[in-house]
Amino acid sequence: MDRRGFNRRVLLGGAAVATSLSLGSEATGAGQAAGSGAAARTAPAGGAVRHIKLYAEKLADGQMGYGFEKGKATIPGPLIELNEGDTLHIEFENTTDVAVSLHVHGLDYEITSDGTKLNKSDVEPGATRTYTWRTHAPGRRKDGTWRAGSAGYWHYHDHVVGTEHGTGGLRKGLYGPVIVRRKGDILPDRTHTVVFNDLLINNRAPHTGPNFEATVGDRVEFVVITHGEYYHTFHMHGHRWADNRTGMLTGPDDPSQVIDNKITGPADSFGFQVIAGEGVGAGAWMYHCHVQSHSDMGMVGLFLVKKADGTIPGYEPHEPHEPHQGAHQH
Ligand SMILES: [Cu+2]
Repeated sequence: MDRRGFNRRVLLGGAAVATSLSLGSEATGAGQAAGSGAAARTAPAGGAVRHIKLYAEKLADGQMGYGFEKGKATIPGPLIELNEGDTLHIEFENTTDVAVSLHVHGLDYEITSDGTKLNKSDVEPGATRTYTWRTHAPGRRKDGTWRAGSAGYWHYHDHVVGTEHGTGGLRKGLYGPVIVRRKGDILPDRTHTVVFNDLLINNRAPHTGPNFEATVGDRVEFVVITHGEYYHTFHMHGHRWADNRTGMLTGPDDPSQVIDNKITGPADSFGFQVIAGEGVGAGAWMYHCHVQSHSDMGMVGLFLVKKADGTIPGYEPHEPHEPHQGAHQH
């Protein structure tokens, strides 16, 4: 079972083929200065109506996950990607022996797709329910004020396992990323999800990653989500991003602050794209929580940026450290 965080993605709006094609063409230009290749691909206009299946499952180690196919649940759950204006119908099947739900942040949904006990929009063991998420582009209201669009780095999670807030489901791994793109947004070569959940990353044992691989020049997107009891600071070595909706500057006059460290609390989410190794080259670049005790307890992983020949200078893969203090198993 793939639990390493290389999420399968559902691509809405026709970007799926372009993604794999781009990976091939990028590889030929690896090692050149970032941005020297073809123009970046961008998100199309939304408006599509899509149907997917999603399963909630118990995993062998007692954790729980969401997956697009039976028997293939992952932690985090699979990336769900939409374009502003898209509607997504999710036929959600609960294969576990407890009630489970699907609750999303940031998108439009009617109360029947809220995914809470309060309004009976959860799903009993063995049952199926269709949740509908809608998205919209920004625009002016009749009263002249500006309405924000749905675009952003969002997330979904259970809201009923353990308590009526889904505290048990979140602890066990029932969470995943959602990206809503605006027409014209730059598309990445690939997307990785990092979830700080209590003192774990993606519910993995401390000091065991997850690690993410790229080749110098790849456009890599990260979605960072936080759950649990603590505040964290997400820090990445050697790479920076803009503290705005896309994580990228729109031009020389974009006033967004450029950062390499961001505080993040429970249920926060943000995302950004970097050009792997831009200006700094290949390497085993750490990312970690910068709350010192948290990183010491194992909230750390590697962004493994390879040269075009596949090597990583100075990096020798090794067995993970034994978890010492603070091992935090749920
Ligand atoms: Cu932390």
